[in-house]
Amino acid sequence: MSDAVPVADVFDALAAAAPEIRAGFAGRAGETDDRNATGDRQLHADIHADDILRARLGGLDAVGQYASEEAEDVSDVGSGPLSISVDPLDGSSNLSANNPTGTIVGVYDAPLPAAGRDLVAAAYVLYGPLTTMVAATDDGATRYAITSDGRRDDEPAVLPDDPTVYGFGGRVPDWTAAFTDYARRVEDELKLRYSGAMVADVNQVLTYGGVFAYPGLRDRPTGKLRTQFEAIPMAYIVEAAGGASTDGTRSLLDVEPDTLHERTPIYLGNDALIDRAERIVS
Ligand code: AFP
Repeated sequence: MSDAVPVADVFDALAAAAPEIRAGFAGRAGETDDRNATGDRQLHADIHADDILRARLGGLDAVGQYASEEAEDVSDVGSGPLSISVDPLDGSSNLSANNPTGTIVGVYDAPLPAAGRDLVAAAYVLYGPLTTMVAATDDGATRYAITSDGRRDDEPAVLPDDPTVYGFGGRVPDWTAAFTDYARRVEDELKLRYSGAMVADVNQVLTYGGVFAYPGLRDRPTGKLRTQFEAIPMAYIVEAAGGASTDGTRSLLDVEPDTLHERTPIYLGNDALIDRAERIVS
């Protein structure tokens, strides 16, 4: 499916939600008493963003299922053919320091949990100094400016050939020996840029070329990031922009999650850097 009507509706609804989500940041950086399905403490801003997206995306005629990183289970929201996965506010802990956050959306033509190969579209919104969106279909990736009037100023999002930046998550003492070896080689060639919000860090890679990784750690081999909500949609966007992805051994689009909230190591970026990761860390 290309950017046909139902997928365009999802992108439009996300673009309409973004200013409302951003307007809700003020006063919502604090923690609630609740934790999400993966045990993270939820912020008021996480809940607020999820409420907005559940209403706007879950309310579309084309959508049958809605699943959020903030909720335990998939919700049946209608009879449409599309399923939506949402990380409502990725990097929300950055709000306290007034650093960037994002929203990640996957659109599948299969029930959730679903594989990357079931994606028909994906998009992320970056709440940086400006609000921008990168939306991808099988036809490629497009970058938009987001205003109160929706998405505009579209231009192709294409990963530059010459890599410049890298960002690796996790504490260095928690990295495996193989990943440390990979990181040392990348550090010799590229410049460190790491914000702590995956959307912002991947957006830098898409802008300048390079590699983003959150590897498996010594005491947590699957790493931190969620397969369905973060890894698969962002891999789809990076691959649509001309880049590559891996979990260490195969494209993240070939991963078939068994459960909604499982985690995976993740590497996204230029082909050569992803190939090298597979050679060194697998
Ligand atoms: P929060 O949503 O808790 O702020 O976590 C953000 C995130 O899931 C992802 O956006 C980052 O890439 C990653 O965690 C950062 O984790 P580290 O702080 O361990 O580097």
